[in-house]
Amino acid sequence: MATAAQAMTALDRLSRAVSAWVDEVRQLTQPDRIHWCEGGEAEASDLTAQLLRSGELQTLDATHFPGCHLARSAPNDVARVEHLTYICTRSRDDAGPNNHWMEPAAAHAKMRELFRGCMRGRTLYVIPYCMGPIDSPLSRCGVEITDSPYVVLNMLIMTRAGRPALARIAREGAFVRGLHSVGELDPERRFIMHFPEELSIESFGSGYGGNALLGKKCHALRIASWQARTEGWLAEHMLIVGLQNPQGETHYVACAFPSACGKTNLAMLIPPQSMPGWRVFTVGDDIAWLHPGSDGRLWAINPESGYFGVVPGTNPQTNRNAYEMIRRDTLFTNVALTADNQPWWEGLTDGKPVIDWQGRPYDPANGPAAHPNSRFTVSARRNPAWSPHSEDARGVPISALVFGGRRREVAPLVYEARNWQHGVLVGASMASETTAAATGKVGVTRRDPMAMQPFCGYNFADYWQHWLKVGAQLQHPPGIYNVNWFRRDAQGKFLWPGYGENLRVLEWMLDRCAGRAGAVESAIGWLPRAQDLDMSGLDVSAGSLQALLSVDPALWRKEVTEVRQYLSQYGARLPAALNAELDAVEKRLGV
Ligand code: SAT
Ligand code: MN
Repeated sequence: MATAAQAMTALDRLSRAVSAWVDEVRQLTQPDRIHWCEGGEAEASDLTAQLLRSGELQTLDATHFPGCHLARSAPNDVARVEHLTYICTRSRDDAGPNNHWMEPAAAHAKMRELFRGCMRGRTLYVIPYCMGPIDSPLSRCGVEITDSPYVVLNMLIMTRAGRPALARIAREGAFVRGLHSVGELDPERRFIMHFPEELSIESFGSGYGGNALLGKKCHALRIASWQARTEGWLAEHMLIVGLQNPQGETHYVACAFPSACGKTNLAMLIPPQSMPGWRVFTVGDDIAWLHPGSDGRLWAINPESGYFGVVPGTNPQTNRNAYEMIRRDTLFTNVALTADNQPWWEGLTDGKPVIDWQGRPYDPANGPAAHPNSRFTVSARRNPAWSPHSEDARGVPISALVFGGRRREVAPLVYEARNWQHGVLVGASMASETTAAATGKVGVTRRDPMAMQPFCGYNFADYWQHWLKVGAQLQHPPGIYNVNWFRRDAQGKFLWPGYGENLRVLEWMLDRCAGRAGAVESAIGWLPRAQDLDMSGLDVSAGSLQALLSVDPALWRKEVTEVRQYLSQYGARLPAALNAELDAVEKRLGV
């Protein structure tokens, strides 16, 4: 009885905190109706029915894709817009050279004018959500207000949304405020603003993915990275995967790759037939919150409960788990259609597109049938490799952290950092060729430290300092590795088969962590020798393997110069330890 009464009081208190904010937003945006999301199946089916009636969703072939729907975004609203994404801190230096910055009062004023009256004729949805297992002390909550029912549907899949989240917010009294409106979907009137000091987000003019599902990149990375620094943990753009070896031991690895570089594939990897006895369990495919545990190890939770993954390229060969997973109860965005109303995308070997992602008759002259950044939204529990430990309140212990990017040359298949401090330099030096996940030119190499360039909510220099501090606290820090699945030969052909075969590289790392695998020291860290990798049943020539495991001193000297130049923009705030590590690499490379 007492508990129920206490809960009521807490809920009342919360209602006041959240209601006051909702009321403020109501006055500004002037919606016709307000809907408080409760979560649960019935709410999702009501919303789906509503979107089907309005034509914003369409049902896909129920025989082959039961419970699946297609949404099409505006053709100019198909990816994150980094040039319109801002961190609004009182001091510009706190946002750092890695972010676009706007003074908070100016940003609020600008957004207020955009939001004014923008929900007339629309429904305002209030979505209370929890990032992370609902009962985990490591989880954090937020409330998103949006006028897009498509966003609500996605948030119901991607987060633990509804009543239980509201009850937790009531208990804690704190939540991240996210205000979103699709506005007129006008790229000229589109801004994604973050106010880390106020724990709030304001997003206007886009209905797409990371711009609009505010729990994801906006909260779980940009705002959470700030919260994490204050509270002593790390919010990272990393997948979390459990690897069980044939002896039955499971080790967890967290890996940071830029958007659309195969995080979802690695998180759901299928062991190759030549590696019998291995099993893979997915904890997360995009974001990891890492906490130093009382046992001196690093522990991770996945704040999300679903996947918002890239569709093109998914097929039974590249990722059978994902292929199976998205055959039911999946929301597709911007894929093409076959004549019998099945979703279609580039990389599928059967079926053929007749309608493209914009709803036009398919004509190859218009480009790909599915948008290269078309996405699936699906509950994590639909993944055949889903790990039940995804719900563990304390998270899973991390044995290795892996950085990686898409690079034609320079970076070898894998190398191991000498220690945590060197590992922070390895992460800070990451670079990758750009992909379709963000608006802009594809295939240009850019620096993307820790894969967080678009997502770190504060100055990178302070962020690296924070990494160093967290590492210094760990009695048993995970090993730190760098991988590159995308190395090519002179003809532009990939040298490494990738996908399931990446397990061979992960096996080497885990064996290193357990002190069982050999390696050779190089100027940039420890590399496996050819005999240290399990290559049984794999068709990679000795020459290719040698190329994959080589460090070209001339290219690396150039790389060090570029990294030094990149880091120099952080000036006096850059931790001295990073420069010292870079000097040491340069010295080892010789002249
Ligand atoms: O930012 S999104 O959530 O749209 C996808 C991504 O870039 O990883
Ligand atoms: Mn991502």
